[in-house]
Amino acid sequence: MDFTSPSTITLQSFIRDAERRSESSTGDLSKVLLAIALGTKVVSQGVNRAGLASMLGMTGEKNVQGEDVQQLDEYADQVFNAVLGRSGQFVSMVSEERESVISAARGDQFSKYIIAFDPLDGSSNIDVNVSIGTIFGIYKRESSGTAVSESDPSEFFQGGKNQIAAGYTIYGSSTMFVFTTGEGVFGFTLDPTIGEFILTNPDMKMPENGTVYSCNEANSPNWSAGTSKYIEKLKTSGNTQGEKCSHRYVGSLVADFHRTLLKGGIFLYPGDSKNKSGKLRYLYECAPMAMIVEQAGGLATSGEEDISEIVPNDIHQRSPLIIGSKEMVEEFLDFQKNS
Ligand code: P6P
Repeated sequence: MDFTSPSTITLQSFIRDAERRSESSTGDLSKVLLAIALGTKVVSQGVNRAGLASMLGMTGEKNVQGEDVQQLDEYADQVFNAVLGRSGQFVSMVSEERESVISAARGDQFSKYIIAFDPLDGSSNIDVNVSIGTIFGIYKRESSGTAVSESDPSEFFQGGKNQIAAGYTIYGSSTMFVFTTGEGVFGFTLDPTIGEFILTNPDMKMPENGTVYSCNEANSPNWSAGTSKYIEKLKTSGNTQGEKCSHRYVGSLVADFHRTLLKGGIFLYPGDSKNKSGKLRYLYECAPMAMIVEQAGGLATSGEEDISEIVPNDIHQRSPLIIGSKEMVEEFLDFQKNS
């Protein structure tokens, strides 16, 4: 990495420059993003060394979702709770791994932000060395100026359109931190030799079309007619341009989403006859990805409404998610409407 080159921009300098350009900036959101980036670096180390430090495998516990807790899940949850708590910026937090709202550390009851995060998404892939990730969505608290009562979940029921920032980290062949604060999507790659995130993907845009569809085909017997006919159409006559499509499915939302963001395509985890609300969680999987994809020029829908328009009433609420290239999601919605 040539640090003498002006084109070498670190996450820290990028965030500080954005702060300087904004008259209203207090620097608090910068502290938040840098705290998340710190947590990401620590978790990245843990993920990369898990096999060496016997951190693979399960803890024997089940999380609030009833899923087996992997050791790395627990580790990542502890890391993000620590770095986010210490940032002093959050009045409360929601983690996929915790049943109820995590209240602020003492003295932070008047902080201005709340955050929902999935500390390590894609757990089933951890032990087989497949990409996994962290996902987060940040809101301004609505009850500003007053202390938040213990574990009050209502602050989290604003709807994804109220997010002021969202992002994810993918722990893959490299560790990438991708986020938006509502002014475009930016991707940074961790240079582990110096421990810095370097701007590698400025102003990321979702291709309007794509030739990859991503879904768990094992669920197809339970799909709606609209979903089944749409997938069948992709298989037989291709996308809206008649281009042949391929199926790719990692089973890790961050990995499947990141590929879709870079290459175009459509990811689907729809509701079906067995699970009307699908599997993915609204606050810390669907809503953050929806903010990113909308900022990048793509679309995100539940099949019935824009993801960002949904207002949850439970911190672990699930939602169907169909997300990706604008032309492909629009064609999916046509099939939904006409089936
Ligand atoms: P299935 C991982 O457990 C996860 O929450 C997402 O990362 C992923 O997209 C989905 O579940 C995979 O679910 O049912 O296909 O294994």
